[in-house]
Amino acid sequence: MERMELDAVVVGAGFSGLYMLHKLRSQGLRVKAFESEPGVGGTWYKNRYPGARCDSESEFYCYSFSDEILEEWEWSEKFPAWDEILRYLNYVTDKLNLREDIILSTRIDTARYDETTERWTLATSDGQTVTTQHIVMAVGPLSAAPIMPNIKGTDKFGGESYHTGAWPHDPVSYKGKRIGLIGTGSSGSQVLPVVAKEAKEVYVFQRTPPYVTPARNRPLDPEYIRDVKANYRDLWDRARNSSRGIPYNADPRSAVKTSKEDREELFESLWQAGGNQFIRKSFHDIFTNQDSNDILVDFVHRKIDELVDDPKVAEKLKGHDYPIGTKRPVTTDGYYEAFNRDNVTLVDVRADPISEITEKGVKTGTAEYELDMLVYASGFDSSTGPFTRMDIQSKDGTPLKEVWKDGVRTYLGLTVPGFPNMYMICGPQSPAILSNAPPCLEQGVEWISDCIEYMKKNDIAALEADSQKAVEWGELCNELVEHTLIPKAKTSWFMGHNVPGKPKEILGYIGGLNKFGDLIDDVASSGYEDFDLRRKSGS
Ligand code: N01
Repeated sequence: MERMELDAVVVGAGFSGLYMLHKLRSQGLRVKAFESEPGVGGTWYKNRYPGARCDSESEFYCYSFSDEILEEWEWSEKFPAWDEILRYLNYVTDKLNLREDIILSTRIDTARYDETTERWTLATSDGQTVTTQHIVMAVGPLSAAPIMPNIKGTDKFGGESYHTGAWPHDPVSYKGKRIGLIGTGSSGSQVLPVVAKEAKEVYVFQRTPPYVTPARNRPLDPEYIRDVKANYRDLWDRARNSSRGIPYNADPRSAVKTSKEDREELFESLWQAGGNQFIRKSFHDIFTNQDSNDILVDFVHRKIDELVDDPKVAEKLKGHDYPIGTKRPVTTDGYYEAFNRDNVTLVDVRADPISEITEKGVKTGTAEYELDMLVYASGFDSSTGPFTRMDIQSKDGTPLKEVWKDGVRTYLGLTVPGFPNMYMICGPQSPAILSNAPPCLEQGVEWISDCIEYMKKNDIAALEADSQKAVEWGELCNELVEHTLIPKAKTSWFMGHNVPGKPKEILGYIGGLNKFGDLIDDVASSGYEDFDLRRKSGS
């Protein structure tokens, strides 16, 4: 059995893992990244379903740490598609010469900590043993933990079936097929308009109607690209100093105190501009005031009436039981319009629940839909799932899954008490759930690399989060969300509602990326005084 001695291990070679590997290697550490898939890219390696694209504008969906990369890379569309993002991440991997330190097709299966040596011992899926001082979890908040819907018989279906989060690499044909789509979140809403163009029939099994805003994706013209490149530093300063990692500022007026004409003008201009700014640049109180939120919902409902020909179908497509923006916003092109096609049928499974999946298709209380293909766009065991699926044990041998059984506990979403020298990028209780990913992960990577550098310079063998500080951090995360309408959404992954038995709590820090940056900088400037720092023996 091979044995490898390292200073740091990075788990995952997606957006976070690649930058983390680059940073730690530049600091002179012996470091390797382990990636379970045969290629780099993380989320974008796996989520290659039809229509998959990002909903952050491309100029903000990239690394900002390298002027050379910003200058060299050119995005082709406003919202980049999965394959373009994957090309970008491969380009960065080669540009930074990262491939030689990435071990592909190899999962970290177990992680054990030895307090006498203050080192982790890891076992990999191919039988290697790795010892390391530091372990950085760059597993992402979603894609490592896709979940199937909680429906009887998913293993019985005789046709093709696919989960959007684990889409096959070989081409999938929809032509002439009868397709069932289960799930209408960000993934399902992107799948529908693409698949409907080729399929014989598409049955959309909708439980909770999403509020879908048009993305208005378009190719980027050379003038726009030139302008962005000329202003990159300013754009990125604004993105990093914004609350959501993208410089959209909410309108400072209150929706309820603004005249109907002015409200309509703002909503219409945001609807026409497209993308998530419809919600993010709207009135600041739509997240905190139900009446303000209702006004925005009413606008979306009127748009659905305009876009969908059949009034009965339009009615079923309207979200009624949760405030807009309290589930992850959905933005894509052609979603509502797809329901005007003769080959698309909306099945309201709230009114007529799915009883089981059979060999032939989907059975509801009143009908059976015969299908050739089932697409599960049923989401992920978010934030905690990618961690609890691994067998990681604390210094006293308690599995992380057990530690988080009644609720997640972290300090700053970056560390966990009892797990010294283990760090998380975009982990639970970090700002990841509401942020544009790249600035959020860059912030995490940079804090972790500074922390590891500090430990090296000061002969510190172990850094461990304080339990009381972690309790206070959890309380702060939960308190922040109580001032918003987010808890009113009862089927959201933001609060663990989508996984049976998962504690119902906010899975992120929603106080803003900018505020979070200040908080973690203060912790670093204090010499990490909130942590238990253990020196190397003899120093
Ligand atoms: O998953 P989801 P997703 N019967 O959890 C339904 C990111 N992302 O993959 O709402 C029937 O949002 C479930 O119904 P309900 C982004 O962060 C980003 O779409 O629970 N339906 C829901 O409709 C996003 O939020 C992008 O009632 C069942 C759907 O499955 C996150 O990934 C693109 C069911 C799950 O929706 C996850 O998005 C894609 C059942 N038994 C993803 N069980 C972009 O950047 C579940 N559902 C554009």
